[in-house]
Amino acid sequence: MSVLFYLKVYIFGLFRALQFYFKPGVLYREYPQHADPRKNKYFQACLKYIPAARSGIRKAWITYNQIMVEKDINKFNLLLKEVGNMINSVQSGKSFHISMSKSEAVLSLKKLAMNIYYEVGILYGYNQNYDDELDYYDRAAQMQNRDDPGCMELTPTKDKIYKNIRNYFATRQEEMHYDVLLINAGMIPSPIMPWSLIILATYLKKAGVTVRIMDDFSEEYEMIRAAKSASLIGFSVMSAQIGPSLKLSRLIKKHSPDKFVVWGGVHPTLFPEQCLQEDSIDFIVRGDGEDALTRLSNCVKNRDFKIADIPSLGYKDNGTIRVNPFGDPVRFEDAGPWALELLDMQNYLSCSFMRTDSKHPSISFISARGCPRNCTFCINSVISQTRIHRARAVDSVLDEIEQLIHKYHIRTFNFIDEAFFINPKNFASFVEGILKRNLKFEWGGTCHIADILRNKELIISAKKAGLIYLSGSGESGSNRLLKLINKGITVENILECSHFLANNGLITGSSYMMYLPTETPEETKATLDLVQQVKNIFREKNNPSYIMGPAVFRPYPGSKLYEMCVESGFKQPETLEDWGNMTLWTGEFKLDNITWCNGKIK
Ligand code: B12
Ligand code: SF4
Repeated sequence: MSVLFYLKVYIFGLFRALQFYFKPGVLYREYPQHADPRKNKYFQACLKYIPAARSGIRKAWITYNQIMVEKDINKFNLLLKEVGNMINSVQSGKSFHISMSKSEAVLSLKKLAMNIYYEVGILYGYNQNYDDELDYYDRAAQMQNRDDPGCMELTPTKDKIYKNIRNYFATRQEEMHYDVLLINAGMIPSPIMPWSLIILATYLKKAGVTVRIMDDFSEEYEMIRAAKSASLIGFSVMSAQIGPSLKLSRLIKKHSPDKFVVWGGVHPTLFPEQCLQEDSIDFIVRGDGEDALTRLSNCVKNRDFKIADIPSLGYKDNGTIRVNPFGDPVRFEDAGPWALELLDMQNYLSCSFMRTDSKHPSISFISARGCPRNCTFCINSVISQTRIHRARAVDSVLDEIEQLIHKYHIRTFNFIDEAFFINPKNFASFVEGILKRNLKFEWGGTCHIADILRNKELIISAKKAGLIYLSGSGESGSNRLLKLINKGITVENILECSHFLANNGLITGSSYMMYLPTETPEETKATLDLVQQVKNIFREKNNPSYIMGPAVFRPYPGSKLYEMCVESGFKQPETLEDWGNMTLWTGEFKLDNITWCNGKIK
C-alpha cells in the first residue's frame, strides 16, 4: 500500500467527519418540524461532543444499556453528567485525533449515541404522551434499516438496545388497561399488516375505545398475558386461522375466565352458529365489525348487556344462540388515517418487495375495500357487504402516503385493495395527485385483467407517477371453467394482459386455481401449461413477476359452486375443529376432501 493510498483514505475520512460535524442533522432533515430531534436538548448535547473521545461515548453507551435494563433514573442523571464532562473536555480544547478506519466507527457510534440520548430522553418522560413516544420509537427503529456500513459491527449492540426498548414498551403496554385487545393469529409473521384489525382499531380509537393489536410477531404467552389487561378480546378469523385462534381463545378463557371473547371476519360471518357453539367464544360479529364492536365494547365496559339490538352481533342468551340481522355497511370514504402507531412498524417495514431494497422499506396499504364483481368462487359472491366497492377519498390517501414516506422513508406502497382499478376516474386522480404533489414512490395493486386491458393508456401514463406493478389473476387455463366461475375473462385475455405488462416493464403477481367443480385432468393440465406460458412471457423480458398457486379450490357455503360440491358428495364439516382440519395451514383444502372433480385427482 502506498503512502498516497493512506493519504487518500485519510482525506476522505476527514471529509466525512467534517461533513457530519457541520451537517449533523443530515440524517434527520426530513423529519417534520415538531418531531425534529435536533430540537431535543439531549440530542443537542450529543452534537456538541462530536469530537469527543471514543472511549467517552463507549462509556455512555454502557451506562445507557444499564439504564435500559434497570430503568434507573439516577443512572440516567449520571449519564447526562458524563455527556456534560465530554462536552467540557471538547470545549477546553482537547481535540480528537481522527485515525482513518476508526473514523467510520466513530461516526457510527455518534449516530447511535444520538439515538441513545434521544431515546433515553423519551423514555424518561420528556414527551407529553404515550402516542408520541411510540411515534418516536418507530422513527428510531426505522433508522436500523438504513444502510450504514460503519454500523454493521455494532449490530448486536443495536439489536440489544432495540430489544430493550421494545420490552420497555411492552411492559408499559401491559401496565395499561385496554378496552379491546385485537388478535390476528395463525398467520406466518408477514410484512402484510393485519389490515382488518387496523381498520377496526382506527374506528374504535375515534370512538374513544382504547385498543391494542397483536399478531404472530408476538408469542402466544404474550397474548395470553396481554388479555389479562383487556376487557374484550377480539379475533379476526379466516377459515385458515381457525386452529390457532381456537387454541388461543381457549387458553385466554382458561387464564382469564372473566374476559369476553369475540370472533369476527370471514369464518364467523359464514358460520355464526357453529362458532357460537364453542364455549370459549362469547360473541361473533358478521360482516363489517366497526359499529358492532364499538357498541359491544361499551356494553362490556358498562356491564350493561343490552345487545339484542346490536346489528350483526351473535351471542348466547341463556344457552340459546341468537344471531342479529346484518347491519348497514360501514362508511369507508372518510375512514383513516390508519392507526399505525398501534403496531410495531419495524416488523412491517423492513421487507423487500419486488425491486425494493432494504434501504427503502415497502409497506402494504389499503385505500379501498370490496369488489362488485361476482366471481362464483370468491367470498364476494357470498357476502353482499363485501361486494360494495368503498374507496377512501384520494386526497386523504395521498396525505397519509406523504406522511408515511416522510416518517419511514418508504419507497413502495403495495395496495391490497380487492379492486384497485375498478374506478378509472379515481385511479386517474390518484396519478394526477402524485404528480402534482411531486411524490416519489413506487406503487401497485390488485386488479382485474379486464380492467387492465380496458385501461392500457391510463396504465402506461401512470408509470411516470411510480406505477410498477399490477396483479391480475388468471385463475384457470380452461375457457369453460373461466365461464363457470364467472371470471369475465378468457385464456386469450390472460395472455394478452401478460404480454402488455411484460412489454411495458410492469410487474405482476397472478394467482391460479385447480380442482374446480367438474374440472377434468385435461383442464388441470391446461392450467399448468398456461402458468408455464405466462412465466415464459415474463422471463423473456427479465421481469420478476410471479405466479401464486395454482391453489386448490375452496368452496364457500352459499355460493353456486358450493352447491355443486355438496351435490357431488362433499360433506360439509360440522364443527369449528372440522373446518380447521379440513384445510392446510395455507387455507387450501386437503386433496382427500375433494369430491367435485371429473376424473382422478393427482
Ligand atoms: C388482505 C388479505 C389477505 C392478507 C392478510 C389477511 C390478514 N388477516 O392478515 C394475506 C395476503 C396475508 C392473506 C392470506 C390468505 N388469505 Co386472504 N384475503 C385478504 C383480502 C383480499 C382482504 C382482507 C381485508 O383486509 N379486507 C379489508 C377489511 C377491512 O375487511 P375484512 O377483512 O372483511 O374485515 C372486516 C370484517 O370482516 C370484520 N372483521 C374482521 N376481523 C374482525 C375481528 C373482530 C373481532 C370483529 C368484531 C370484526 C372483524 O370487520 C372488518 C372491518 O369492517 C380478503 C378478501 C376479502 N373480500 O375479504 C382475502 C381473504 C380473507 N383471504 C382468504 C384466504 C383463503 C386466504 C389464504 C388462506 C390464501 C392462501 N391460500 O394462502 C391466506 C391465509 C393464510 C393463513 N395462514 O391464514 C379468503 C378467506 C376465505 C375464508 N373462508 O376464510 C378471502 C375472503 C379471499 C377470497 N375471496 O377467497 N389474505
Ligand atoms: S374480481 Fe377478484 S375480488 Fe372481485 S369478485 Fe372476482 S375474485 Fe373476488
